[in-house]
Amino acid sequence: MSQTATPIDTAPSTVFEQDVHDGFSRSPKFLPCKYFYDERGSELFARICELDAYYPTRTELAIMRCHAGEMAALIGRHARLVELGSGDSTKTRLLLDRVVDLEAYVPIDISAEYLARAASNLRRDYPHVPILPVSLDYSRPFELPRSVRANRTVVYFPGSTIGNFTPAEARRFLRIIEAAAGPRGGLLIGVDLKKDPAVLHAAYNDPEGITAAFNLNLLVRINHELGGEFALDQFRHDAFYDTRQGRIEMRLVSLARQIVRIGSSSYAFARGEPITTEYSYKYDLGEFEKLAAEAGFSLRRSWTDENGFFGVQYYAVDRAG
Ligand code: AVI
Repeated sequence: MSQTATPIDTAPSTVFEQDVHDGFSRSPKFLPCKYFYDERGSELFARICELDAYYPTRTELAIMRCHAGEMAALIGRHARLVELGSGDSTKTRLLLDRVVDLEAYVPIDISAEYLARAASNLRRDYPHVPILPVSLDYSRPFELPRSVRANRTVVYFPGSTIGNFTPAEARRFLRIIEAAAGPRGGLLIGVDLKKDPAVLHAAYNDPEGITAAFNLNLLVRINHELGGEFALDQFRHDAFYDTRQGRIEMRLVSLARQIVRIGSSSYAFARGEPITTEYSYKYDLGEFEKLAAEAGFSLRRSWTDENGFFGVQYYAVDRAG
């Protein structure tokens, strides 16, 4: 089975191109899941969140609705609330409605356009809260703007996006958050939990085919943005729960032996050869607490739903100063 990547001539000119080339040069082939989220991918993800089978979004929201008051009390007065990722404003608003004397709300997202839109809506509805959007790739070490004096910084990381990192990456990333939150800081985080594999399988293999379209959109992007020549009907969506690793693995599987050109490069795929496109790790509450402790956080409070499908946890930064 040939899994070689064959760059024919020019060096990759964009980060996306470079990442595709690097991912296709590995065995098994790999594409980073952050590339799911162009405009179409974000729309498809929003549709996934509405699916009956995809329980995480509505379950997390239900937990937030029940316990936002307690969460706000833990965030405390005169805090700065920093949200990582293109926050679902429904969840964020549950906090903004309840936190007392918030010094600032700092949404962080890679998409400046998305942020500008979200910030202007929030400014209208929360005129008393300074809304200070920051556009950056938060998966790399970052510093928060110093413009706001606050008692403490609390980072909000909802959506179980932490599950899309491997545990080693998650530990590293939690350390970045710990450094950004600083002494007396906190972390409010949503974590998807281990459960019956049948429930997980259904959540990532919806009969409507929205998750499949979301997955295949990676190839659409490569075709549009990098001059790729993927025939979409020559790849199929695949998602399965690996019990040993405790993760959903999403892949695109080649239906034929084929060579696909992308710009001036070409890549060989064997029949049945997968491209790994996403891991979605599921944790036990205790397991995640241990991971967070290794990054310098101690658990203050944990909430879950009646099925134990999803957890929201509040952590404090361990060190004093
Ligand atoms: C964004 N992330 C938490 C989702 C997940 O469940 O891992 C992405 C997703 N992939 C397929 N469906 C949803």
